[in-house]
Amino acid sequence: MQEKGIEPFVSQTYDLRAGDNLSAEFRQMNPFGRVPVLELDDGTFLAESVAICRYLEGLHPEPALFGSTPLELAQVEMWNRRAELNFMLPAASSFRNLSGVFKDREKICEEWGLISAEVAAAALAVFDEHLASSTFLAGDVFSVADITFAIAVNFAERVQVDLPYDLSNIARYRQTIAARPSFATG
Ligand SMILES: N[C@@H](CCC(=O)N[C@@H](CS)C(=O)NCC(=O)O)C(=O)O
Repeated sequence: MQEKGIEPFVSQTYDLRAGDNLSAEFRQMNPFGRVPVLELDDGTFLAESVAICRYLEGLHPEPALFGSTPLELAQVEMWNRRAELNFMLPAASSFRNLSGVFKDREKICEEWGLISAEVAAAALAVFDEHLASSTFLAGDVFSVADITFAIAVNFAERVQVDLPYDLSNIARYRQTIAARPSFATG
């Protein structure tokens, strides 16, 4: 929203560790009991981060964060899916299985947490190699793929997933992203 200059919105905070998101009331908004959820003025609920971003892109096309040409659209989609499936999911899985923070709502397996960190670390090395010749994930233009990836890396570091955060291209990329006002204040 900040990248697109969308006016402030009313936000509501849920305590995930306390399980606020597991209530029947919350599941009316998202049956999978996950944040974020965007409630529209007509009472429609949208969940899934990228679905919410696509909706905002449709309403506020500029600056384009999903690409403009058919090739850009495909490249942003490709890198966003790579960021979600190859990095974010194993990093989150490592956190969830090693920290036990959500053991009140799911089975956890320490070995799976360790394996997931290895999978995320291997993916991070591939992203590092790609970023040696690309300013952002999908080329020279910042996109939703960078939002997905940079936030996932920041989150993984904050919750102490054991990853090689000092890879040189990843470090340069994170500095570039951190300088954006949306990341500085977001
Ligand atoms: N694919 C979903 C993932 C949502 C998700 O996993 N949210 C986490 C927090 S970032 C959550 O709600 N966790 C609470 C729980 O697992 O109970 C998206 O992109 O919005």
